[in-house]
Amino acid sequence: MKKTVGLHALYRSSTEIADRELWGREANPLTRRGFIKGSGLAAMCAALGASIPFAEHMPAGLIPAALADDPNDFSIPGKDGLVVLNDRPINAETPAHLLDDAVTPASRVFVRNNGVPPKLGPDAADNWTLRIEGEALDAPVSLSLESLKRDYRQHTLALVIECAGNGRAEFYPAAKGNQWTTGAVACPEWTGVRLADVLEPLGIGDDAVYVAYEGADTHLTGDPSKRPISRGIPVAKALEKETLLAFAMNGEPLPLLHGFPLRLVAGGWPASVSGKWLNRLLIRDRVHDGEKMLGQSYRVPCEPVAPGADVSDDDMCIIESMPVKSLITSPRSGVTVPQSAPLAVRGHAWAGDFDVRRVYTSIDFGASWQRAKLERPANRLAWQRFSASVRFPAPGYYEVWARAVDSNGKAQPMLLPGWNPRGYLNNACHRVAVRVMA
Ligand SMILES: Nc1nc2c(c(=O)[nH]1)N[C@H]1C(S)=C(S)[C@@H](COP(=O)(O)O)O[C@H]1N2
Ligand SMILES: [Mo]
Repeated sequence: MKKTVGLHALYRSSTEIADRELWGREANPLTRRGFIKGSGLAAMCAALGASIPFAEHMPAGLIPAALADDPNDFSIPGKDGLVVLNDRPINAETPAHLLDDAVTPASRVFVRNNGVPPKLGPDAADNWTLRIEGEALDAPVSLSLESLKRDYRQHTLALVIECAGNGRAEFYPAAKGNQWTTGAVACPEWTGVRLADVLEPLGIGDDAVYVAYEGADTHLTGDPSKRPISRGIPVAKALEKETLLAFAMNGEPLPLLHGFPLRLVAGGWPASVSGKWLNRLLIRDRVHDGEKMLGQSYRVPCEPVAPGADVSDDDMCIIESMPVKSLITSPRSGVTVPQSAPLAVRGHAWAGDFDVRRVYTSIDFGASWQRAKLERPANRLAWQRFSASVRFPAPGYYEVWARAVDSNGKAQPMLLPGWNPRGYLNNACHRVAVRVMA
């Protein structure tokens, strides 16, 4: 069986039909387990090139991780192995096995642009100014990037940025937008000054509600009266000590694609609040109403809805902290390993504004779980390394699944969280395919 988009499309149109046509698999309506057997099991085993020791635990409608799309080759200058989803504007994600580093190198940070990035030479940093104004500030202020660097204490923090649409590709009915799989997340080290240190001396009014950004990118249509994006965060999040006005990533000036020469970084929230090419901050006396704040953008139904439901704008709530999630960064999905040695499994887990308390792994499609070793984050809002050693009972096709639990006791859903119209917040367990040979 070839790995094609057709497989996903088939599953998206109807998991029942796809299961039946591909493998003759009938779901048991009570357990949602696959009950794949006989010729269907033989067909799936043939496609996977191995027997499936835990086949009886395989959920109905599950596309085997081994058959999920492979990264294609492509190139963006300075990027290494990322998969381009869209080239106008440029959007690219990073395959899981390339996100293994504790601190994500610049070459492996996903790229998400809503508009056209500004064209800036290296000297743009020398005369960049940040204007701060808004209803909840008495008088507008202009600060040069130079003075930001010179007059405030600098901080370096590892902060997770994750696009709210990361994982969108798995939702059914499908949601429009970049079909991110798992790679729109990164945890580089950011250097900058605390937004709080800059705002506090300015005397923010008691009426301040939101801090919003504007950047120097332009709308895709070229219309100068339109903005590609202008989002914001509540004042409390803006004043957290981890919220930075960042000018460097991993000790180098910000790459142009990541917001050179200045960006906002508010870790743990949808990365869409971390405005790039930052040239204006607005201290708002209301919830910001800029581009991509209203309607259904970066919002999910306030109460769960049935898949495919029409949800009115009034019933949509702004996404704040991102949900608990994990990513297996080694081994790479599709590896073949000998049964004789235990397999080292590792990855990262993160939980929005919270800590990850536990990570578990499973090799039997979630029927049983083993606790992994979990490290502390480098700082608040950084991701946490987990590692486990896994033994397989027999040769065959396996999937290693990882499941994280946050400090509130919330766990990742095994297959999919609640559906939402724009396909945000898919924090389902990550799965990698492993073939075990005798
Ligand atoms: N000015 C500006 N800032 C922006 C965006 C943008 O299009 N323009 N995209 C946002 C979104 S949706 C995401 S996910 C992150 C992506 O950051 P990255 O490209 O550095 O990974 O930037 C955010 N900040
Ligand atoms: Mo995003």
